[in-house]
Amino acid sequence: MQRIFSGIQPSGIPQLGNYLGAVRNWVALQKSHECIYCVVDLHAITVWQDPKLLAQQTREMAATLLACGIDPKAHILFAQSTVQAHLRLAWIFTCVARMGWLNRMTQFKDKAGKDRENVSTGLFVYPNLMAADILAYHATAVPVGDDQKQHLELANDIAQKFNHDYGVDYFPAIQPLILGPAARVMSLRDGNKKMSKSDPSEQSRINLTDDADTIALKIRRAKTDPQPLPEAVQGLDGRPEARNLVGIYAALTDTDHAAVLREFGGQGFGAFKEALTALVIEKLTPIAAETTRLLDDPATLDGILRDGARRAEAIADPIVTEAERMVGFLKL
Ligand code: AQP
Repeated sequence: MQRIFSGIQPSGIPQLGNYLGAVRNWVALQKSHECIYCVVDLHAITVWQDPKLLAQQTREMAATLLACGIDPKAHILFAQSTVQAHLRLAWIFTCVARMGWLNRMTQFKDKAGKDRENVSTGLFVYPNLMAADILAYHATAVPVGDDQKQHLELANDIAQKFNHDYGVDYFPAIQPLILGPAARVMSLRDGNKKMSKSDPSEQSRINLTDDADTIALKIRRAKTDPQPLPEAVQGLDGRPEARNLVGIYAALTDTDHAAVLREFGGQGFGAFKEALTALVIEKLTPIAAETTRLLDDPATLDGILRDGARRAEAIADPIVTEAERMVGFLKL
């Protein structure tokens, strides 16, 4: 069975984009793969995280993943900072990766913006840690969205250079697992910007823990344009907000834009937004309720994460120890 690894940052409350673009696929992959899922708190601190909130956000993310259907017994769920192997391999990879490779990463350019002198060095070397996350388990596939493909290519470059430099055939190639039409959910306030947990505007996203009234209000206020919905998909060109809402409806009903437009084309946004609201509430309310239930019992939740970390360490530690031997570190 192919082993996959994937991570999600506890940088806020998980939002609908995380669910449709990632977590929902993680749940489905459990049927066919050996899955290692990780709440990547080491990645989260590449941008400032309030220490009073980070531990709670890590628990909230873990609880949400469980509520969405991640099975921590058949698979592995843990918090990244609790397994040392990630950091040990990340340092080796930081010495293997070349500055030029990292300089080309578009996500760094996007996240750093114009203020390059003031972002953390962690944000720059983030892809080295991501490569270590995956390769510490010899995972060979990673479910990713479009935005992460460049980081995976870099992980493969690092693995190849390690193998070449140390004259070994140790780290395997990683394949991106792109599942179905890439669901890229955009901000409810700006159809050209992706929905993000750290967007300062609360109205820009639907959190997986939002209650029904909040969901209804956010969808009612979602930016649209004055035209009715088009009859055909081409009619969505140049209408990013309309495309986004139709896309969310399609993803939640497992159809596509064309099918949604067959049902709602020609209608105004009023009726469509009502239908969308009912659908989002139907899908998210059970997740929110289960998340709350899990968070009410932090001892059990921590126990699940502790058990996940122990099983993750048992896989990663020997793999990374062997890599350290290849590098020439003294093993006493
Ligand atoms: N809007 C989105 N549409 C589709 N997929 C998305 N993902 C995130 N936003 C969308 C996918 O969620 C997975 C986990 O993401 P992450 O939390 O590790 O980092 P991110 O992509 O940076 O997510 P956010 O919500 O935008 O977090 P912040 O605000 O902290 O940067 C990834 O597979 C990602 O593709």
